[in-house]
Amino acid sequence: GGPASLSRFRGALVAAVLGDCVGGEFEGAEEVPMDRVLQHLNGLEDESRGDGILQYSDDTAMTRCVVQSLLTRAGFDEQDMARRFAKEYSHSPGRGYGAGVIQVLRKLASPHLNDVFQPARAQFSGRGSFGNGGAMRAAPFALAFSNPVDIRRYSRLGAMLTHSCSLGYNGAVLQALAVHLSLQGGLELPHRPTFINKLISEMEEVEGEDAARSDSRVFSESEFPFCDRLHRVKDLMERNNSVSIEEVISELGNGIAALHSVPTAIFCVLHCLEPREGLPERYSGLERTMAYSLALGGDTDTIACMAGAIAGAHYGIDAIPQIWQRCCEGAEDADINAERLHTLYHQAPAEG
Ligand code: F2R
Ligand code: MG
Ligand code: MG
Repeated sequence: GGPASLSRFRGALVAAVLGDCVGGEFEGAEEVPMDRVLQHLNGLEDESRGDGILQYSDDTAMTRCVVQSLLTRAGFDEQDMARRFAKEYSHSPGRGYGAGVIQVLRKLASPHLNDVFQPARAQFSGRGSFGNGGAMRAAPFALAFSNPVDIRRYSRLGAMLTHSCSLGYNGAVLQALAVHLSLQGGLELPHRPTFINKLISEMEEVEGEDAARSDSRVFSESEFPFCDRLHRVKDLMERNNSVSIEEVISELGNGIAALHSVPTAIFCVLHCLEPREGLPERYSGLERTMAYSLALGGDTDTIACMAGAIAGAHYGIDAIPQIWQRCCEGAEDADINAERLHTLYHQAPAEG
């Protein structure tokens, strides 16, 4: 489909769920040989497999809250979103949440809380979380708002409900912008060479803010940490087929910090736009993206979830094997919600 088509919305939301469900198998693993990844993915195609449905984790649980809140309120409402996070956690606390964010989610459940951003600010001795929990749930902001200014503003605020450190919430902004560009056709051949440059120039503005400069100093990062990583993505892309998985991990990371996972997810998508050695020729670009994200090891559910959202917005729903969709908890709901978001998006005032 063309820019912002329904197929792209469905692809983005469904592939994000799939990345989470399929990637859960390897989360935390240091080394994941590609053979094991392919075995895992091939297993999904075996109708008689006895593993049942793959469960989604916190990534999808929180994304579903974001989606429901944006749809119900027809826009961003921090009180409503915070309430949904807290309620979801109290109903299903065993979805593999980050060790720190649990405290925020418990505090958000308090009926006496006036400032819903306060619990996040208290995390890690007041420095806030730099985890990727804001970024893993950021895709719906790009599916609800068409204007990049709104996407930046609301993906940041949505992340700040749990992640007050700019190294956390700016990861969410980057992820939402990447989904936005992909949705607009930014990964189609004529626009592909400028995709990463557009993200860098957006992030130069985002990271130029005082809070970001100050957090970078506190954590001894460079002045523009996300921009630096995006430049590394660009360098790795220019080396094309000669990049090893070990180099990707050492240059970009595969960890639980937003800085060590959002640029990595973007790299996975860009790298897998073309057929790659070691990946089955019969695979679509979306299947390649999933397999490659898993083979990096580390925070596989989250990297595959974020890469899935960006790739799904490019390839659309038809690139996702139906058998994969049937294996994953929440894939059907994501498909239905994508259609609702598509309607909301096209009702929103045009970019001005
Ligand atoms: N938590 C996990 N995986 C761990 C294993 C789960 C296992 N399956 C189980 O069930 O037990 N995955 C999920 O967490 C990630 C998102 O985390 P989020 O929401 O950002 O959480 P948090 O707690 O805010 O941050 C994560 C960790 O990062 C470190 N950290 C963050 N900010 C820090 C700071 N300012 N100073 C020091 N450390 C900081 C802490 O270790 C946090 O616990 C996703 O992968 C999701 O899938
Ligand atoms: Mg998870
Ligand atoms: Mg994870």
